[in-house]
Amino acid sequence: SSNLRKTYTERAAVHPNPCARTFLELMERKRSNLSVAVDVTSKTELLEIAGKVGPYICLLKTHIDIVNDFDQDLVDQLKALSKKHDFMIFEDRKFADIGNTVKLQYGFGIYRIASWADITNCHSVPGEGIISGLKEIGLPLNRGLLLLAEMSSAGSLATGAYTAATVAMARRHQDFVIGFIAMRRMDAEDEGGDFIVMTPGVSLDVAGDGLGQQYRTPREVVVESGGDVVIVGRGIYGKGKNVEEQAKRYRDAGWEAYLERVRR
Ligand code: 6AU
Repeated sequence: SSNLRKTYTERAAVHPNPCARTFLELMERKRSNLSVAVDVTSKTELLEIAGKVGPYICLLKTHIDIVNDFDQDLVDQLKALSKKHDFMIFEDRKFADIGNTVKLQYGFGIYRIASWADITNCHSVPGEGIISGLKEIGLPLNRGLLLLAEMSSAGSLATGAYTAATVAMARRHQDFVIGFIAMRRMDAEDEGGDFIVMTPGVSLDVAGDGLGQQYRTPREVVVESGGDVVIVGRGIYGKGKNVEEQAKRYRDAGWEAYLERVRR
């Protein structure tokens, strides 16, 4: 697609969706296409890692429901860090129910995800009502949604016709759907629009995790497959790692890959 050769700034300038525009501008301003997936189970650890990776990331990705001692203060502190370090927040909730239920899950309950997460994601398996439901809560708050068009795990069923139908669904909801979780670029050259592709399963050191996760390098993701954002979790805060060093290492690798892609 032609968006492949465009800079994030060029794409922001013509993007009709305010959430996507803000995010693309942030990436270029911060010179980062790195999202860190902070999959830890304590509030202290989550905040500590968020503070350390903050300077290097465009997007902090959470799984808020794995935090043992979740409270509103955690959300307040994450918001404060996002302002201090200039990053956005993505709650990786992977909604997967009917429109009415996901609406309640997104806006209510203990987590009130829509009140603090700039971006969230959902599966397309229930059909288009899931987008309509989430949109009722998220659109008035200027939130953005990613559809899981593909997954990084071995044996994923999100392939072929399922992936194509997911992209078609996104095309009908461009006011709210800003992109995809996918392993490669999803938008066709002649179809217009601009979807941000965020790709998990990224490591510079290992090929898998023994539980089905499959890793590729930032260069494979960004240059060879056209992903826009690299999502890195354990590669940054795994056992014995220096979090700041690894965040910088992945930020540099992701940004160099982006520069290589737009310059070729
Ligand atoms: O780098 P890791 O393997 O430690 O973490 C990858 C992160 C995890 C997963 O829940 C998430 O990325 N993820 C997703 C997302 C972002 O939706 C989809 C997918 O297909 N694979 C995947 O790993 O927090």
